[in-house]
Amino acid sequence: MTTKNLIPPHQIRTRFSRAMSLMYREEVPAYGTLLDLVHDVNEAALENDPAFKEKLSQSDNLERISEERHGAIRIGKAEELKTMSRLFGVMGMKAVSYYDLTQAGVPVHSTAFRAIDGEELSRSPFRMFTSLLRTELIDAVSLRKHCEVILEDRKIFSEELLYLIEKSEEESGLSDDDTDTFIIEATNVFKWHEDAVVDKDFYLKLKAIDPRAADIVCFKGPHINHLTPRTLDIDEVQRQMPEHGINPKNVIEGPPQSCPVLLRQTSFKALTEPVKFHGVEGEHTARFGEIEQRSAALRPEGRSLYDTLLGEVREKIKPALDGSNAAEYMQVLEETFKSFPSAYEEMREQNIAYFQYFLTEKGKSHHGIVTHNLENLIRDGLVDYIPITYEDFLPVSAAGIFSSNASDHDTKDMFKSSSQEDFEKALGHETLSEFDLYETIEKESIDKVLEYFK
Ligand code: OOG
Ligand code: NI
Repeated sequence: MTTKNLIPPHQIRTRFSRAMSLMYREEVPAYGTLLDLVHDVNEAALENDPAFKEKLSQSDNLERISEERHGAIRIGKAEELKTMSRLFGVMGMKAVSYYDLTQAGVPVHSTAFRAIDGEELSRSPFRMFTSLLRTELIDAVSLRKHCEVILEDRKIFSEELLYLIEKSEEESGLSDDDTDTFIIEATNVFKWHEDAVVDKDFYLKLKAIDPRAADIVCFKGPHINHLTPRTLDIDEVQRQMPEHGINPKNVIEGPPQSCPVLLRQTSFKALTEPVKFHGVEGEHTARFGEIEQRSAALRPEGRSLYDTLLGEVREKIKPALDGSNAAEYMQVLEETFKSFPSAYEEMREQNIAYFQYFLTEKGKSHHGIVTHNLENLIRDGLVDYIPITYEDFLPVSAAGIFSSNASDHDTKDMFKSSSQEDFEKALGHETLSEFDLYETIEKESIDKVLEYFK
């Protein structure tokens, strides 16, 4: 078997990401409006800040940023998760991190499928947040059993798609024609279907217990529930959204504006869909809109400082659902995060974030003897660094996590690790550690600059 003309995984990923975006634009018009707005704001942000643009071009660029998005899906059973892992595998996407959403009161646990090394990420960072329903957490026995029976029977992947996944695994890639078919069949899995598979009464009962469980069990497949573009200035997009007929939540989740780490997100209700329950009309709200701004990835030490501070914020003030205390919340957030370094130099000194190192122009044109010490190379202007962009998620808003007190800490940890085991068993393999992946990118960049001066 020759490996002629196989399409590399990153191209399949890019084509898939574009196809998903086109489909979602048609399904949810507000998403299209948002994409246009985000593009304009990103362009203006780069024009207004040439220095930022200069730094950005070392890793991120407008092209990458305009293409960049994440999606989210929710699935119902282990077998679906296992196949999902193989489907994303065709596109070079691996399961990174384990997220226990029961901490936020949602009966699912999750991972994110994404590219993992620096070069692959710069080609296409498309990610899919993927949640698996934990039917065992539905207390009402008859409802739970009914859910399991429905899920047991359903098939969300076409025969053609399963065949192409297998072919790609066997031949280490897909031809151009096969890629076209693969993209059509794969996007179909995530399409919206307005015919529910249950009657209205069952839907309403399950929804009353948990709307996410109803969203997973009552429909034909794992419809994409949002696609999130990345913006360089989330405060500006948020400010302009109402002018474009979109009303976001009043509070931006994540760190304050002055603290460029991890990610900041805001969302809005995108759509109430007309649905048919065995021919009976009804409605369902599952799909929403979201935007995000991504900054530096944090080391475990930085992450734990972040978690502690966010916990302090939530002790002082909880954002009201109606947005009435939004300004006050943002102020408390800013105040509390004063003890978190806002400058990258300081984050680097304190060793709380990950950085990527590169040769400066001076470094590239330098001849003669130089030091081999990284700190001295930086001091002499031969090497510079930028933060590594955070590629992962913070789906559990601090609300849930910090309500637990120290005394039940141990039990909680035990509960957590055992459900991670269940998740990985369903997935068919372990999830990768995001920290290890950032560490590797950082280390490789250091090795590369040091190699240059050898
Ligand atoms: C996924 C929520 C997680 C994010 O951006 O944190 C997520 C879901 O609602 O299914 O997408
Ligand atoms: Ni999201």
